[in-house]
Amino acid sequence: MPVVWSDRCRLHDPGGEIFVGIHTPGTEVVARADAILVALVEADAHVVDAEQQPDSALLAVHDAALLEFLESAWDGWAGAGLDRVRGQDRVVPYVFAHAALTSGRPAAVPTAVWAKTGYFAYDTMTLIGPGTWDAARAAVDVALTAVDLVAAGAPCAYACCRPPGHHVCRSCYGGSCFLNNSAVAAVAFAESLGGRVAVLDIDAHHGNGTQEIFYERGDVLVGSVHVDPGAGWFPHFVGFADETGAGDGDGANKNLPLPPGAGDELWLNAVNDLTDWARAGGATGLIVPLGVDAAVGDPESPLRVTGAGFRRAGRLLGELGLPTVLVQEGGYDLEALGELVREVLLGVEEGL
Ligand code: SP5
Ligand code: ZN
Repeated sequence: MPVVWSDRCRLHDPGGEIFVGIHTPGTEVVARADAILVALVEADAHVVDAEQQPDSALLAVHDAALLEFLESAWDGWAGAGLDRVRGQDRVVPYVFAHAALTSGRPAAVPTAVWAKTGYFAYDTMTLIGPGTWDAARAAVDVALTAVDLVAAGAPCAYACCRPPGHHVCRSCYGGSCFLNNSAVAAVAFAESLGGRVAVLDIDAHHGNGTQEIFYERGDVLVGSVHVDPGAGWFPHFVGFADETGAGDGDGANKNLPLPPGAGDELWLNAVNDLTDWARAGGATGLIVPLGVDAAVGDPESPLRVTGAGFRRAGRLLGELGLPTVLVQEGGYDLEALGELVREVLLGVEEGL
């Protein structure tokens, strides 16, 4: 299948992440993309350069204020001298717009540059540097180009993008993500197909941003298998089984949280439940937010899925027989990452 890529995805260098107040090396690094590309090129993948895509696609899933903040955040930070005078070379939050702080009334964006970040960011781990916006924007171009290829007749396509996206909501960002590549792709795909699209997220973490964006929409089914946030795992506040959608989206959201330590059997049963659910829901296209961090050995999750498990998951997804776009999300074991992605893609091709 075609592998879509943009060199601009290299421009985001978070330089680590702040976890429990401590600056740590971080795992969402440029080398992730290289690990994947090397493994796919070794397997004779056809790599396609992303085409520039219109900003209108972004506004279909994100609030304009979030986009304006992300685009100008680095210049604002450096313009206020926070890198030179305070010695902080990445944009970080300091106070947060907690809903309980304003008695339920909407908060306003703070005037102080150092306070603005906390209006839009929900964690301290997701650092913005000089190239972050260009890379995040390129990741969207990659995902939308993959949609274009499938809309033009390819049975499936893989968007090899970073930074990842599935933790970004309509108006707030976090979880190493800035723009929700999978959600932007889902809206474009639904428009081009003119029918219901299923988003089946197999990243080890709950796709909370995608869930929030589509929570009240019935035309995009959102399913996710992930480590149980109630067992102490990111995103902590969401991803529980009783979150099933609301309004027009009632019944169009499905969460399958798994206990830490779950391996191939439990995980593949859940993937199978998600594909059955998408089939029963009449999906006409499939978006797969493809994280491979559920792998045994991944530093960011306690799930224990094997390479063979990822191959089998790919086959289950392919057997839906739908036009399919896979969008890269997490996966942080640099040694295993490329091979795991390759297994999923081979599985999809076998299943289709
Ligand atoms: C896209 C994606 O997979 N985002 C996942 C972000 C989850 N990050 C949670 C980080 C929690 C603290 N990490 C400490 C790492 C110790 N090895
Ligand atoms: Zn993840």
